[in-house]
Amino acid sequence: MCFRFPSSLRFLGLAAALGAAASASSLLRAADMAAMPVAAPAVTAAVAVLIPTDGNVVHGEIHFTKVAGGVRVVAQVSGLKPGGHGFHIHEFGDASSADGTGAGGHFNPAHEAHGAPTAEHHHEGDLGNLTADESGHATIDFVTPALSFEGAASIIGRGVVIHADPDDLTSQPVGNAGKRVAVGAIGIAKS
Ligand SMILES: [Cu+2]
Ligand SMILES: [Zn+2]
Repeated sequence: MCFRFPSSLRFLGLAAALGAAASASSLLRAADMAAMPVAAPAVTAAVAVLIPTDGNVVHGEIHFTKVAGGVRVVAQVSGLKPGGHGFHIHEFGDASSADGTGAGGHFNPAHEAHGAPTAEHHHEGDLGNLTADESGHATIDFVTPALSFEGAASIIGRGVVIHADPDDLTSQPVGNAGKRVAVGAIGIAKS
């Protein structure tokens, strides 16, 4: 008895010490994890709702969806004058200015020249033209490998701009597409 009693005390002491060590290391692990960057869920869909600039009645939506081979762009726009209209992603998703200039220049993270979306060199934001019919409606649906939802090239938070005139796809730096008739900020959409 004389031997066992202190022995169990030593055992209890050891268990308590082990328990304390275990909870201390759990705390450390939790602290380490808190310091680590948490990966945000990958964005797979985005949308821009167009707001007309002063004196214009252009409305519409542009949907962006991650698909095999890049990003699918589906646009439905109304209130346009018939014909071609420059269609771009600009640097800022700021539709607050009356003339649309708050959207800045073409989104161009790779510092390329302006061009057609199918050209070897073009801004990431160069989407070509929308063509409106006699009633002012334009639709387009295509897949491009040029757009991204991730990193420095991500289009999230940037702005879609529709222009009054056609983008000639060659003039620098913006294709001579004229005034901005609508701007919409690109936000994350429910997948
Ligand atoms: Cu533009
Ligand atoms: Zn451009």
